[in-house]
Amino acid sequence: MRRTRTAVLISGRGSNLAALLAAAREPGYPAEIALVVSNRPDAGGLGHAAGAGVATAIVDHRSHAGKPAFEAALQAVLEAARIELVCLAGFMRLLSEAFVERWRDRMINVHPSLLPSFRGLDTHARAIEAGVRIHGATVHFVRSDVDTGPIIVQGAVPVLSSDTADSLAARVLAVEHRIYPRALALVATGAATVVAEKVVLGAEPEGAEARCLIWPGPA
Ligand code: 4DW
Ligand code: GAR
Repeated sequence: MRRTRTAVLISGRGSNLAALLAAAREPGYPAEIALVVSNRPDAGGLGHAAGAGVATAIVDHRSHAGKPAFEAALQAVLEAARIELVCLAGFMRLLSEAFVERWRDRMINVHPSLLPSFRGLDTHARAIEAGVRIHGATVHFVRSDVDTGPIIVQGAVPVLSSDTADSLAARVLAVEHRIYPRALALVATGAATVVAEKVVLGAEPEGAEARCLIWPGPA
């Protein structure tokens, strides 16, 4: 089986990267994590890559004079590794429209809310403040307008009256770790494609289960 050469871009702790690396170790998983790129030299997630024997690259935004130079360096490491798909996993630098368009429908992101609700930062505190009963996470194709692209998979969790932003974040993060490998597999196999800015699932072996997870759901 040919596995899609995938890069994971991180800025921090890399728990979603760890979930993707674990999934990619399973026989039959359709993507290979061929490269991990961090814009921060001290990102904790680099340790997960090293532990899995995956190549890493650091493209530090602070050592490039401006976004075009930073993105040219990023593009160069992706091309050198013959990357076909990009996963943003806690990657916190805003990418230009030109870069996003170059990777159109080949770059995906995980966001800690049920989009289109709670775009942006501090999603868990804002969900509690809004009083929503259901919160969650979304994996979506990246568009230059942040947190807007076509939705691939979502996972939902209850909001408990005892929740703090931290306790809710932990419950959502566990769901991120389950939906991100699933979404990457759907994209890597070509089962999930974008038609008229919505994701359609062609061969849908798992039915609705493939695109929607309700916590804690089936294992
Ligand atoms: C995201 C969106 C915006 C910022 C950080 C993260 C989510 C995923 C993502 C990363 N880069 C992206 C996306 C996206 O969805 N769409 C595009 N690029 N075009 C963000 O605004 N970050 C700011 C702060 C960075 C920092 O403090 O390190 C920034 O100005 O880059
Ligand atoms: C995750 O919760 C992810 O959803 C969020 O950053 C965290 C990264 O954690 N991403 C965003 O907020 C993007 N706007 P990780 O480094 O442990 O995967």
